[in-house]
Amino acid sequence: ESTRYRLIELLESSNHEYVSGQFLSDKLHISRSAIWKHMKELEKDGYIIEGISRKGYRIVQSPDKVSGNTVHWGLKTNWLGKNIIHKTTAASTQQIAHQAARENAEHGTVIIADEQTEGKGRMERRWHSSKHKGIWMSIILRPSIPPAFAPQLTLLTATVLADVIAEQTTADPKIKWPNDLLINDKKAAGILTEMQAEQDQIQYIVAGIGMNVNQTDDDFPDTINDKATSIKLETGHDQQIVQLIQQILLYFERSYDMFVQNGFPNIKNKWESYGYRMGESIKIRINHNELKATCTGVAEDGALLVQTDREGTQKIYSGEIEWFH
Ligand code: BTX
Repeated sequence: ESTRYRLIELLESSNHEYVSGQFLSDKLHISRSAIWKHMKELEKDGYIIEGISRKGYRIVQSPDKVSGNTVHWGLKTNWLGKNIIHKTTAASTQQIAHQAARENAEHGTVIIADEQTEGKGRMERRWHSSKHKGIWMSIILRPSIPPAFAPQLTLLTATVLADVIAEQTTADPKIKWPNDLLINDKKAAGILTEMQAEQDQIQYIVAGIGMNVNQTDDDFPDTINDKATSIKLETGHDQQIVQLIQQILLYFERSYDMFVQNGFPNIKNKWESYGYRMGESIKIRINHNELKATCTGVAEDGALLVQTDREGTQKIYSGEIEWFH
């Protein structure tokens, strides 16, 4: 298993150029016929490998079949996703994550499912998670920050997803406070952060990520068809799910490490640069009151900052604001 992993690393680091069997055999301290056998195994996992005598081997195509292995191979993180639990079907990856966390799963454990039959949104809402069409993933974190700062991790997660979409696709993502990722005003991803804390200490956090990737219109139920979208619907292109997962994990790790080291300011700036209707004058409805306001940013405690005519800058906490033009 670890040989296989090194083998893929060596092949991938060559950037699709041929790598000689002799070189691989020297590096891995195994015979050239053992190398050949490993190649056959990789092909079973969905890799397309070209082997040419005198030149060597190269990866023509990496698989898009999600498994613990395919996500692990080629994953460039230091600590995130070293432990991956993959299910072809799950009620909810959040549930599996809570259970694993209670059984002491390590910081950075990742749970991924091909489909969820009871995907969870906030406040007991449902998250539609159709098979092989999106990323349904939960990350177990054990941060040493006060529980009051936990909402910052939701904001962090949103910036990670926005960065990945912006850099890997042609779509233009926006983050709608507190936890929606929009593309062209429709919801393409959602985040559910759940925390287990005792007194002043976080025991663990489960950061749930749902991202619509390759759905077409038929894949969404009628009830959400007009407000949900996928990266494919917005860009016209299929995306490789394994690659996207690896990218999300890499960016998440970088962002999280920076957050632990430098605190909130970087996250705040990045969040605001993606913020939905930032600087625009909007009407928001909070508890039946309609206010005219301008969104100006996010606060340390995760609140949305708005500027109102009457009362100056206000912090908004309710997750149930409605946005009007
Ligand atoms: P939310 O409460 O902000 O959004 C839920 C609402 O979004 C639903 O009521 C529905 O209107 C709409 N919706 C449902 N499914 C979709 C979808 N696929 N795309 C767009 N809109 C939809 C957002 O909650 C948080 C979602 C987190 C999901 C992840 S998946 C991995 C992890 N496991 C799990 O059970 N939940 C998280």
